[in-house]
Amino acid sequence: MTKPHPVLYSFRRCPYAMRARGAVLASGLLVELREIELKRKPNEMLEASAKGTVPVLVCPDGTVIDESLDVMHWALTQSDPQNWLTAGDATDLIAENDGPLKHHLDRFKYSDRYPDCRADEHREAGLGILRRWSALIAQHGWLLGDRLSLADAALWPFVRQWRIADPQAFDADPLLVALRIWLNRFMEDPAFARLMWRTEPWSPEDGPQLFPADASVVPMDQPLFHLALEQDWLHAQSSGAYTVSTRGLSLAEVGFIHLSWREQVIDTFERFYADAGPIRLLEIDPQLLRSPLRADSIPTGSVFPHLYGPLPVTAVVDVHHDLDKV
Ligand SMILES: N[C@@H](CCC(=O)N[C@@H](CS)C(=O)NCC(=O)O)C(=O)O
Repeated sequence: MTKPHPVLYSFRRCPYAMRARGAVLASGLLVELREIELKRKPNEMLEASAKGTVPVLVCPDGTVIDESLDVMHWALTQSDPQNWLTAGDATDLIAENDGPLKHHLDRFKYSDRYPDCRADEHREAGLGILRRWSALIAQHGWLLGDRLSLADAALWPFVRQWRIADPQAFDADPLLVALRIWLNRFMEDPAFARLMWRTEPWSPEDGPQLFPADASVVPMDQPLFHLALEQDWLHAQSSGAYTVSTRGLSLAEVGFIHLSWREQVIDTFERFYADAGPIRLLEIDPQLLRSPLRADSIPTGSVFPHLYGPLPVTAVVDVHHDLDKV
């Protein structure tokens, strides 16, 4: 029997739900996605969390997490392959986003709902915050330094919403150049299409819809394989863990370690390792892994298993020198 997945009630365009889905995607977890309509919230969701906001995560043990930041932490404390949580202290920026920026965005974007407010004042106040963030990004590339942090991952859906409300001014503002480049990095990342996958609203009669929709569970009864450069494997044996994603790229750069099933090994070797010098084929027992494993589709449509965390040397049950004998 397959393990039940945590259930995530979500609304595709909601920036809070988007950041929660973004963290699930990055952590390598799989959840059962239940898309909802804000005007017709399912009873099952309201029974889990009476406050009626998305996202709501219901774990198989009944634990309910109904704040987007807590869902992000839930995912990233299980696996944070790109080290978002340790890339700086995101607290103040997230508070500024969820507080003042969201306040101004709502009053500027939905000005008909706030007849007593001056939309232009809220627009200026929000732009003041965005320009400050742009100046931070201009210094090192990301909000908190030279790599993506929880702050970037939690804020970009709201900046996207701001742009949608006022695209001409956003795109023309000379003080938002760095913020525009930063936002485009999220929008052009292949993860964006996976995050924004369209799905019909859930109804209790439906079978489970997994998120990410193009991913699946990795069977635990088949060995997994990874081609490693000899020197990388030697290094892993002395450190205890192997952290190369694929030839020339680290786990932290890519976000997962590329693996193969037996029948995929030769093709992977021919495409990427044929001229690589001495290599080893690591045979891995999936039952000995603790980080999330997920089968993801690659752009060609093929599906490959991926490990979203370091590979402990103790999970490598055989090291082959000769590919033909596997
Ligand atoms: N603090 C909450 C806010 C979530 C939130 O407000 N979500 C909106 C959708 S973007 C919502 O569900 N609103 C309820 C409604 O419109 O009925 C979180 O971070 O999860």
